[in-house]
Amino acid sequence: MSVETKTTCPYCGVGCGVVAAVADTGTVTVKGDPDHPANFGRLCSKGSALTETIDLDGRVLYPEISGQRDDWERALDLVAQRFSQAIVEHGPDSVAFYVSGQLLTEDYYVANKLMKGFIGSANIDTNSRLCMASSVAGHRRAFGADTVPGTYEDLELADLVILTGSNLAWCHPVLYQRLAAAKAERPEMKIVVIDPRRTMTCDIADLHLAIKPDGDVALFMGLLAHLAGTGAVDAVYVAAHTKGFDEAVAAAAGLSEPELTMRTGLPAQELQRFFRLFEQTPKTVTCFSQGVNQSSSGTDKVNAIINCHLATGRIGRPGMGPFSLTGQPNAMGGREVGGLANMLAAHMAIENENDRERVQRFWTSPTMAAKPGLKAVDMFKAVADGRIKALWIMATNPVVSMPDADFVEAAIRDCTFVVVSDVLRHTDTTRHAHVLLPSLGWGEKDGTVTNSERRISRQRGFLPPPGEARADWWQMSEVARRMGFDGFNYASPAEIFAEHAALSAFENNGRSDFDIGAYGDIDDNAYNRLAPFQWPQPVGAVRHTSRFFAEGGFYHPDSKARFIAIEVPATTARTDARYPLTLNTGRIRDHWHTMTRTGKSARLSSHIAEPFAEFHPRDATELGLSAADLVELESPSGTVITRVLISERQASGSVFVPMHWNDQFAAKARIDALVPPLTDPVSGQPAAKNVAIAARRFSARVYGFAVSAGKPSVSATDYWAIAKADGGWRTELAFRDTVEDWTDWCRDTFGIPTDVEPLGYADRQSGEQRLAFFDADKLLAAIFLARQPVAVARNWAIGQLQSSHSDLRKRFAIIAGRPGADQPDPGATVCSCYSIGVNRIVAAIRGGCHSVEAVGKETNAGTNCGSCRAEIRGIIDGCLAAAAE
Ligand SMILES: Nc1nc2c(c(=O)[nH]1)N[C@H]1C(S)=C(S)[C@@H](COP(=O)(O)OP(=O)(O)OC[C@H]3O[C@@H](n4cnc5c(=O)[nH]c(N)nc54)[C@H](O)[C@@H]3O)O[C@H]1N2
Ligand SMILES: Nc1nc2c(c(=O)[nH]1)N[C@H]1C(S)=C(S)[C@@H](COP(=O)(O)OP(=O)(O)OC[C@H]3O[C@@H](n4cnc5c(=O)[nH]c(N)nc54)[C@H](O)[C@@H]3O)O[C@H]1N2
Ligand code: SF4
Ligand SMILES: [Mo]
Repeated sequence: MSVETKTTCPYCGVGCGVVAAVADTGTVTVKGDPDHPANFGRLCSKGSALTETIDLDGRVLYPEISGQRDDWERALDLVAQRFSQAIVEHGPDSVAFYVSGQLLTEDYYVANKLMKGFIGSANIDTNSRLCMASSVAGHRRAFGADTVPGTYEDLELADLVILTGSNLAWCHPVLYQRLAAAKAERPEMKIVVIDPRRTMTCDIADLHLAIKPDGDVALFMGLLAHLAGTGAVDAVYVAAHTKGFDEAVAAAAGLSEPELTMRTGLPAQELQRFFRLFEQTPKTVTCFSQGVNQSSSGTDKVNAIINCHLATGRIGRPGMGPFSLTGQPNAMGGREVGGLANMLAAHMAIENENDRERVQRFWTSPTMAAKPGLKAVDMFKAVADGRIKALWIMATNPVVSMPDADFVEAAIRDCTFVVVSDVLRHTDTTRHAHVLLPSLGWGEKDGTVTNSERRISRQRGFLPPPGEARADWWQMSEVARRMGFDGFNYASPAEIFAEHAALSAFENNGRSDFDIGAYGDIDDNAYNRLAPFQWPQPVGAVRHTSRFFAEGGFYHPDSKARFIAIEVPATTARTDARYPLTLNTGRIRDHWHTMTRTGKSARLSSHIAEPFAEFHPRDATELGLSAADLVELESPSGTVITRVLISERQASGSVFVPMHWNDQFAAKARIDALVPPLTDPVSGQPAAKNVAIAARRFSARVYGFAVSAGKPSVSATDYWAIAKADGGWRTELAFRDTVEDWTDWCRDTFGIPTDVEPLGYADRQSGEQRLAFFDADKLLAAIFLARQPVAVARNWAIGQLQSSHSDLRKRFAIIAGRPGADQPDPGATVCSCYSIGVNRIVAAIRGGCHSVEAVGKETNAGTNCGSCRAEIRGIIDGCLAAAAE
């Protein structure tokens, strides 16, 4: 018997429905919810591996004060007292909250209400500043409100889907699958990917525009100028529902053709092909994500895109529209509650006196923030220079994810009072908490999230609260009460949701897009049963058409949209002679942000187990870098060390490094240490994708790879990167100097008892050494050392942690560093759902499977979530090309 609970995936903004089943034995399994309109039963690799991330290993289960376990009463009293004291002594702007798009709407609502309506400051900002701020600003400039006009279905209905600055295949995998399925059904549908890198998303693209970093403004200005002279302009729509068309076109027309080519780095033919496709395809959707938002011209990029859709009237109708893809599970919910420092609740504006007065009346609050608060980058500057005396960080890990991360870390470390609410005991940020509060995690907490298409879904708890962990909304309500504020006596998240819904309807009457008044009196029972729904959903109204703006109706006072006359940025190049390479940062398929959850799963960690920097072959040659070398990257603000990956997918002059690795998983790989605090002038969003850096080979005397049953203590090593593996850990190592006694080193690092003697091999000539330690028939640890990067079959070595070693020959196979014939090496993991390695896929291809489907039939690879299908296709192409040579 098992009990099933419908909930929502806690990762990306696709917002997939999940069915979690808890068996009598306590075992939890998850599957996609076939009834959820975001995913109709599908899940990607991260969603499928959710059960591997919910164990209590590493969790913070009790409140801590100064690193010591304490109780809730004292912890909450202390937080309330220190915040109140700072406010009395230095005013409300001396305190700040830094929160997250991974809070549930109910948590977020309470945080925003407490800060803006009761403390009376707007110093609440969120990691959405690093994520969606440019889209929010672009929407508000064009539409008068932060409205995403379209729905997921539009991607399936479109004849042309443009993905710019979005690696959909890896970052919104289920939406990518929906798009890929639509294209498979209607092959005439066209897909254009605009990205400096040839990402896995390009697998389904008809056209890939390898744009120069930040060339997007010029590209879409060029497109607008092109459209202006064609029949594609919808003059009726433009006249009836917009303002500023002529000025925008005039600005765009000012961009000469050579300049357009120079700015975008794209040949004229490619530009023309793209422009014509857009011109000739009424059903066009333009999706954009961080390649657009995270830029010093991010807001202009958003408006340059929206301009083209307004000009053609392609908005709010089936298969048409600009589509901002949200990153986090509740990025959109955070925008609804006004969690950004320059917003107010329920899409109201903090600059607007009527809005402020209305919200204050609704909250019956003693005070109201009168001006926007500090945006993330400025907030941490204020922490650093002592203006902020008390800071509460919730559900985000800024020491890893903020630009100028070393500066941000120092600011937090030196702040007089820091509260961190998290689910984990050890993160790069929790190490600086004066008060650490244990939060409920996914599967334990209850609330709602809103996905990219404005669909509100329930996250439901199905696990008992562990230790003394409590919900984030509860923590803040308790502190609010202790600070003497009324209005925080919530008994359940349903009460908070009802209040949020009621506020959205309060004196709304069509004034604001965000209206979910229909839920203003929802009770616990109805909340528990709440099915996913899209906003708006006003009181008494029939179901809304679910799209916005087909007939105009924008939220500027005159109901008209605004074209923005954009100026092409003065320059988009950041490099110089000292820092000649462009650093681009982003995501990989199987990790989520700072790895606090996906890092727990061996399966997810096996796809890419180490931080890497991806170079074009030409740059690698110039820098004297070979595959699998280590490289040190440097900018004026910091350095990191990563593995070198050489690939043609990368544009020459540019280096891609994932954002995920941090001090818990690697020696020195917090890439944000290199990112300067340069922001978009309108949105305040940092530019994380165009950073000038230098690179040089990291030379080591000894390189190592180790597998161990226990977590290794490697912090003193020059280079290390650890990852969970089935049965233990895998560790990459490099040493600037050789170690005197490797046996001793292993004993210390892997915690090997002194009575366990190693089995060893050393070749003085080649410098190769191998050591293995066994306890009865179990492998405790094995290390492979060499003067060059170690070439051992890693997945085979990891497999040894879980196999029996009573047979001496197997022990010697480890020391020989080679799989025996009876234990083939699976190779690097490609399909993490079924743990299928590259060697099995290659064997299947050699055996005659020449399509992704055939490989799937033979090996299962790519048949569950499908996120690896592009990689499988690449391997097939590679094998067939090699065979043809
Ligand atoms: N696997 C996984 N999925 C995730 C997440 C995760 O951590 N892991 N995080 C979620 C979150 S919060 C977010 S915000 C989304 C982000 O989703 P995406 O925005 O799709 O992801 P990124 O990898 O940050 O960046 C997208 C692409 O922008 C490209 N790019 C860089 N510079 C430019 C440029 O100047 N112009 C253009 N056109 N493109 C450029 C990069 O090369 C990169 O391929 O992903 C969500 N989904
Ligand atoms: N260079 C570079 N930097 C970037 C980006 C980039 O592309 N390049 N992307 C930016 C973007 S778009 C984003 S969204 C950010 C993401 O960056 P972060 O928000 O810093 O990343 P996470 O690892 O998701 O942090 C979430 C934290 O909350 C904890 N947590 C999980 N569940 C709960 C809960 O229910 N309650 C509480 N209180 N805590 C919880 C986790 O353990 C973790 O410590 O990074 C940004 N930084
Ligand atoms: S696409 Fe994957 S990560 Fe995103 S919500 Fe769906 S299952 Fe979760
Ligand atoms: Mo994000």
